[in-house]
Amino acid sequence: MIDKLQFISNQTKGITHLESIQIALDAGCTWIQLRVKDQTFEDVLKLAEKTKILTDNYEAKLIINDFPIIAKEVGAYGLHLGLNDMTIESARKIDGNDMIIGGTANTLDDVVNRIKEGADYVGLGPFRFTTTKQNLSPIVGLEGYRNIIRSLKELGLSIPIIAIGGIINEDIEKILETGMFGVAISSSIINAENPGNMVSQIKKILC
Ligand code: TZP
Ligand code: MG
Repeated sequence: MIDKLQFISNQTKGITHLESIQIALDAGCTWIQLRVKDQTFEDVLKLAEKTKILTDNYEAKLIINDFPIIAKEVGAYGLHLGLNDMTIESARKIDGNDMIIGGTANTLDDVVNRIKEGADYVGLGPFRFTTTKQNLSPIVGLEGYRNIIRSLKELGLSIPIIAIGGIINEDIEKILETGMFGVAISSSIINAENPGNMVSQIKKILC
C-alpha cells in the first residue's frame, strides 16, 4: 500500500535525521523515507537500523533512499531511487518483488520509464523551489502535473504519483485536483510550529 502522505527525513543545522523522523512520527506520519546524502554506506546502515526500531515502535513504514542493500538488510518496507541511481529492475534483483520501490521523475518521459521499469509509485517534482534537495530539477508546478497526468491518461498508463518539493498545506487541495495521488513533505512538517496539528490537517485534506 502506498501512503498519500510521505515524510522525507532531513538533516539541517539544528536537527539530525533521527530527530526529524521522531518529529514526523510523533506528528502521525506513517510513511518515513530515510534520505541521507553524503554519508558512507556504513553510516547510513547504522542510521537505518536505528530508524527501523523507531518506525517499528510507531507501526510506520520505513522507506530507504538510494541504498537497495540497506533496504534489504534492515527489512525496510520500501526503497526510493532517484534519476541517477541504479534502475528499478536492478534493484529488484537485490530486494525482490515484495519490496515497494518508488522512483523519482521530473518529466512525462521519466514517469513513463518508471512505469515500464516496474515502479510501485513515482515521486514527481519539484512542485516548487526547495533548499532541501541539491541539484534540483526544473520546477514542474501545477500546470506540469496537469499536463503529465493528462498525457498518461491518453497513453492508457497509470501509477500513484506523489508530488514533492516545497509543499505546504495550502498547496495540497490544488495538487490533488490535478489527479496526483499524494504528497511527500520534509521541511514544512519539520519546521511547523505544531507538527501534530499540521499532519492532522494534511490527512483530512488527503482522505
Ligand atoms: N525531491 C524533490 S524536492 C525534494 C526531493 C527529495 C525535497 C522535498 O523536501 P521539502 O522540504 O518538502 O521541499
Ligand atoms: Mg538517489
